Amino acid sequence: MKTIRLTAAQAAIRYIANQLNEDGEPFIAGCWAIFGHGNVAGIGEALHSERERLQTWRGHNEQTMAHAAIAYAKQLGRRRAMMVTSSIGPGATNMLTAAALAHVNRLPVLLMPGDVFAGRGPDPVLQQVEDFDDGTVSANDCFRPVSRYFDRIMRPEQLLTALPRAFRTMTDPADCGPVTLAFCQDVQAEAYDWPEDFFAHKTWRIRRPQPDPVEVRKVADILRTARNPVIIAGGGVHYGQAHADLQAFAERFAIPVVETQAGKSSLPWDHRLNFGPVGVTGASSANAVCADADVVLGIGTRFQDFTTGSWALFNNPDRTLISLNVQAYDAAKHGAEPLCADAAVGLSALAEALGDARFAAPDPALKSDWFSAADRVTDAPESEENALPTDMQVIGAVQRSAGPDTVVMCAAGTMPGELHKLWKAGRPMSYHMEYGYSCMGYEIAGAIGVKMAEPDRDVICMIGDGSYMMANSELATAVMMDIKITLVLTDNRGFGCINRLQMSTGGEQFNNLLDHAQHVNPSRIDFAAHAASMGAETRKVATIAELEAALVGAREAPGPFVVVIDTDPYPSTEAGGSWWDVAVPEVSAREPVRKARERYMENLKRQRVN
Ligand SMILES: Cc1ncc(C[n+]2csc(CCOP(=O)(O)OP(=O)(O)O)c2C)c(N)n1
Ligand SMILES: [Mg+2]
Repeated sequence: MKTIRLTAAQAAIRYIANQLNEDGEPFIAGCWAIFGHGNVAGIGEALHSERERLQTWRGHNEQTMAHAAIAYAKQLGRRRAMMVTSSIGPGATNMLTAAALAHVNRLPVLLMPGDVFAGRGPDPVLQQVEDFDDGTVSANDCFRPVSRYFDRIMRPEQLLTALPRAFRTMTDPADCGPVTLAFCQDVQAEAYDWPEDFFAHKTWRIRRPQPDPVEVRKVADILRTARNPVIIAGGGVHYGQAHADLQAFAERFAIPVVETQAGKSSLPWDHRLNFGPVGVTGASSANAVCADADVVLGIGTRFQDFTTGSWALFNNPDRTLISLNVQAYDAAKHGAEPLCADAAVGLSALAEALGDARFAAPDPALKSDWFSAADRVTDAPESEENALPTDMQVIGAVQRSAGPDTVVMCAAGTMPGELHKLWKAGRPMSYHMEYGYSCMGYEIAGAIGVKMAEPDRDVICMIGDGSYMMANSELATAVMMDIKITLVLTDNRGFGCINRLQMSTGGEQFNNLLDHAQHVNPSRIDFAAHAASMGAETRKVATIAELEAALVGAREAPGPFVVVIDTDPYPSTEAGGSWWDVAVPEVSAREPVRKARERYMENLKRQRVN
């Protein structure tokens, strides 16, 4: 057997660079890296030696670098991914939040933190946490519950099995998620004689699992008896690239479709069978259809609480839940009748079994009523003299200036709920929402990842002042790497959405808006100046009309562009929506809390978990 002598780190990077997707592209598009003693000499030297084939990018924070990587994979429907390497200790644990984000959203990312010395000679090394009773524990063990596959590389030859396992996990449609290979510092630098064919190009095809014929028959029998079925389109429609299949299925059987946050843009917003966003941040049209539905067919959805109205939305006493999902865990959730398969393949099998069944699509007036309510809140205000703009009017302005190539993206705050309700998404994945972990600080780095995935698209990142303050430093990376993104920063001087949630659960306004937080000096942050200091082009605008004008300018700007607008923290779209289970205190000295508790107990009665 021919062998090549390389360090473990050199072998890992060479192997990674040779793994391809079905389209012949490297599955790992590049590596985000912040070096420290735990990875600079080993992984760092290896990345340098392979830099022609696997690019390395330097960010400012491990968490946000990983957000960029994850957003990239999401935008490309998991067909490609990125890796992120950190030193040991704080650099590694900075990536934990991102690992959890990828885990919740079932997105591939290869995390490669350095780890303590396998040989333990210099222990305790800088940043080693030291467990008194367990010699095998390091800070990286925190990754175990938030990695789909975790391994610690303590001998070079472990990579011969660990690396294929890593790619298997990232390219498996059901098990897909973050992989963490914690790489002991001394092992990275250790040489080994590797079989030459370990470095041959290898293609990883994302399989499309076929359904079990018995499950197809059972589910078809249920669906055939339905009077008013509904389809919930989740993120799995995007990841399974099942858009055309979904549309054909819905049209053939005349079944209305509603969309989750991850599933939005599965069908164009104006398709006659797209009844809009579902759930807590849903449209009245979608939620009315769901409340009535006797058969709910989820496709590629995790049925998270925002989708199901905390399981109080599907109110038909006779309703049956069907879950078409590539992951058996999701297919059998909450008493669902499982149809475990790839979305596209499952739909075509189900269509065949259903034969010439046909249902009655709901009244289209539900949609026109919803859009007239939605348009009222997004239309430009008639006068802009005495009132702060609302976030809904900001969405209207962005929508009016958006073109067919626009991707709007966001993760946390007021905007995800409002965008879910109000954004009119045309093309699949023109709407990129991280709402599995809804992680503040995903936005700017995520926008970078989206733009790297689709360089020809206009990427608009909607970001609140809170999220901006939590993580903004990758804006400098966007400038440095010439990644043209547009930020629309809504400054309502605090955590507007949580302030409203606090009020609706009977709480006094407290510790959310900056004015209600402990302070000596009122906060007055100049966001435009801050963004400009990192090299972005910026505009501070006062009105919706100015915002629209600035967004036209943004398109012509050569690099990252930030528009800042002050908005009113109090209004949100009242139309649509459904109850969300947020537990209210059972006892309280405050009357509004006691009242909120009463309302809460009433709503709880509608919750049906199975
Ligand atoms: C990392 C993280 N911490 C806390 C939260 C809880 N949270 C959700 S939205 C939000 C406030 C967001 O404020 P901002 O970005 O200004 O948006 P706004 O609601 O004001 O529009 C908070 C604290 C979260 N989602 N993520
Ligand atoms: Mg805010």
